[in-house]
Amino acid sequence: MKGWMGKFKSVFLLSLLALVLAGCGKENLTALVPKGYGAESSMNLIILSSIIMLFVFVIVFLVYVITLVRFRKKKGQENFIPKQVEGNKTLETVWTVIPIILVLVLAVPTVAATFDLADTSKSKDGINIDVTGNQYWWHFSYAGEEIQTSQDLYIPTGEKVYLNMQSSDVIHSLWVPSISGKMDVNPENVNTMYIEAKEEGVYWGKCAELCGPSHSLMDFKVIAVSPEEYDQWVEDMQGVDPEAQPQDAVAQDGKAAFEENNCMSCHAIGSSPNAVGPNLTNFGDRSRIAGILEPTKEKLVNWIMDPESIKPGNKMTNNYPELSKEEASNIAEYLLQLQPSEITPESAGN
Ligand code: HEC
Ligand SMILES: [Cu+2]
Repeated sequence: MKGWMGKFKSVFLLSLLALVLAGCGKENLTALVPKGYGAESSMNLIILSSIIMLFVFVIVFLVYVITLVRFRKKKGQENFIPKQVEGNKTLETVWTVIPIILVLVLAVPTVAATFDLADTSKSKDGINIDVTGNQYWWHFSYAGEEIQTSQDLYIPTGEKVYLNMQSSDVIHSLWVPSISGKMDVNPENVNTMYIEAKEEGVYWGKCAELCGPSHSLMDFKVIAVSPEEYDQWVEDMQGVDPEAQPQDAVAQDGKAAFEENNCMSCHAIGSSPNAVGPNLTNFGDRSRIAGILEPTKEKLVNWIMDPESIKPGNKMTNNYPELSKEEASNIAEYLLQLQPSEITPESAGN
């Protein structure tokens, strides 16, 4: 009875584990399906160390089983004492040297990869983006391009993109698991890393350092497009006229309400570097609202009316006059029409 229960228990626990772990590794949010240079480099190290661990496991297990079978106490030999081998020079040497070799095999590629991934000496020749981490959103400023944007980071595939990162408040950490490792984003110094996407796609990014009540909602996306599409996107973003009047009357009312309700003291449209809140130049092309909500008008109205219920502790709440549902809806209409480019998360395969 006990044996049967024991078996059942382990099967049950294993299936529970499988069920729980099945939630891990959302597509484009996992280091185990690498789509970038850094993630590939880490994956190779993961595979190498797993092979070494498996090798050690098999050898130790074999020795253990052989010992159990061959040297167990046999009938008629109860008082037999086997040959004592303590202090055996050969054995001591073998089990000191083998682990040293294994550690070296692990250490050399790990140290090499660490230096390779930290090498930003060629940043002057590449694309440089100043990244600012804020409670609870990301700002991206394209050096030399006069482009300011937030939440969605556009990069070309097959090229190293250098991120110069600083925080405007507390410590954050930038992590796009399927593209690269993570790096702290500190208030007092600039940390630099590079990312390189191998394939086009939309990759999920996270803040990986507890930074306040909405830390787990501090999501962003890396949108990797072909180099030609990237150039097109840059051109489209530079061509934006922040003063442009929307076509229809509802959106025009929305623009007026946006201007009258203090929104512009924090949100810039165009290349002005004002960055108390996310830059909204290409807001209508965003893959998510505030990094997390599906980009529908209904969700946007909810955000504008009551951001606190969506991201607790955010810096927008209570800093603008109370809006009627109609005003919020008009503003939403206006903001969703800010779509300067054909190059969008959808075209990149979101
Ligand atoms: C005091 C500054 C401030 C004011 C005023 C303000 N916001 Fe915000 N807004 C923010 C901040 C900060 C965020 C980012 C919140 C977060 O994600 O944590 C934000 C986020 C947003 C977003 C989501 C942006 C994105 O990139 O997904 C929209 C849309 C928005 N605000 C619209 C408005 C509108 C409309 C008004 C005026 C009625 C307004 N905001 C007034 C600071 C402000
Ligand atoms: Cu954070």
